[in-house]
Amino acid sequence: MVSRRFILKSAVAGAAALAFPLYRSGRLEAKPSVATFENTLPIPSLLEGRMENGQRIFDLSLQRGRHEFFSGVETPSAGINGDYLGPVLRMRRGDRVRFNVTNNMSEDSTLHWHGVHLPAKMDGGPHQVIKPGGTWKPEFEIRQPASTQWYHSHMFHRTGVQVYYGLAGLFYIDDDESDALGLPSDYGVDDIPLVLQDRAFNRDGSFSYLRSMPERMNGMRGDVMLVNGAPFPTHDVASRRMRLRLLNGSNARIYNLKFSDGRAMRQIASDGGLLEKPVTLRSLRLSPGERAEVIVEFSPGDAVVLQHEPLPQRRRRRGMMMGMMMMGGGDDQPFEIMRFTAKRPARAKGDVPEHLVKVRSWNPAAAAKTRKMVLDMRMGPAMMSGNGFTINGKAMDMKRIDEKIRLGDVEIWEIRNDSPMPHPFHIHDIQFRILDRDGQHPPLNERGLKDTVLVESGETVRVITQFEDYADPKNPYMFHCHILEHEDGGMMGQFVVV
Ligand SMILES: [Cu+2]
Repeated sequence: MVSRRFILKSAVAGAAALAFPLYRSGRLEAKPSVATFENTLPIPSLLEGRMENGQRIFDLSLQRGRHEFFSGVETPSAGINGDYLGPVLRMRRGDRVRFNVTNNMSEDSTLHWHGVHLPAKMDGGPHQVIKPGGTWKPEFEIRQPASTQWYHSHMFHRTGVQVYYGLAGLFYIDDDESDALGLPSDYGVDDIPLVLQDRAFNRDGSFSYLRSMPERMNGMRGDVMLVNGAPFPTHDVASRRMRLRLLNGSNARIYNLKFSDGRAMRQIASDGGLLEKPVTLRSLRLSPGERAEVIVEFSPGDAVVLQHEPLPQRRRRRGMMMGMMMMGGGDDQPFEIMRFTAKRPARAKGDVPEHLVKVRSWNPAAAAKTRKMVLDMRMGPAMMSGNGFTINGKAMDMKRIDEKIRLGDVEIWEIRNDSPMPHPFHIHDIQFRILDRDGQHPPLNERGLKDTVLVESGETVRVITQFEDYADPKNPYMFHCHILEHEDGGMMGQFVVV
């Protein structure tokens, strides 16, 4: 790990040859700073559960801990079966799974299975609270294709802080169809997870969370990039062809990912699983909650940096006050995230097939209904009271069911963003297809299954899906913005399937 340093000077000196670190802004002054690329990328442990009476069982503990992000500095943190983040849970389509989730913390929490199709009672949303000392035992069947899902706290008004401290992890689903393609799939060798999170630290090494109004407005961003929990790490690749499973596990930051030498990535999967065919990209936009799997080729001797390159932002003009509040919140600074080296990479076998899978789709003519969702933000007292973020003019109310959906219906959701900043919109239980963005076809890499879609300021995005299998008039699912401070601030609603 990196040595303890409290002056910005050394960070700048250490990074001078390395283009543009995130903390160039100087916000790290007088805080523990990091020398870029000195840390080795941690690979989370893999948990495949144990079989009992035909069920695959996972034992999970939500716990507080102290994690050494910076050498010699302990940061109070939280994790699942560890002190920061959780293991990668691995299971197969068709599995009957059960999770014994014990809350070993001193505050209420929940654990939500993001992207997973399941009964509402098993979803781990704000209604499935696990009290301190309690154990929650959801069980369901895996009924969806191979994909990279994830799990995280979804505690009402506390999701942002609990995820920030570390309550999140990955959830892999495998299936026969995906196994047959010969994609890199040796966990931790040529198939590695990359959980991207930006964090802000105080001088004493503790997390700095929501200390200002702009942080509440824009969502919580930080100036230290963590990948799988390590600041600005390096990974020496084991193979010339690597599969990177990217999760934007940040509370609020949107990344436009790119390699420093401009090399291509082939995206093979989006939130809900494999695409029909690989899509070659020079840059990849990933908003909070979204996943992408990419194949990247390396040559012996490579040293290449994964970085963020800002995209031009669409922004509706909404008055002086709003404009002032948004200042400094934009993703307008380029910065580095991690480095890949290829010292002795093994030769890769075969190649990535040109055709991957048939992706499920729905005909808009079959839609029973178009539901409109208008995302907005309010200033003033509403914002101060933590209810400034709305969907269809309403802030989240646990006691109000916003939408009733008939079991089996195909529906179009038309999501319009009337606010001055982008919002990643997430729907629980289902995977959808994006029909259009402002009437235009979505880009090629957004033509697979998705559960989270970024809606730009002023933009209207239409998605189509079907609500199948699980009806329950009492227990709702959530839909919400995946900027966690917006979700906590009210930009969330509830639906039941009946
Ligand atoms: Cu939002």
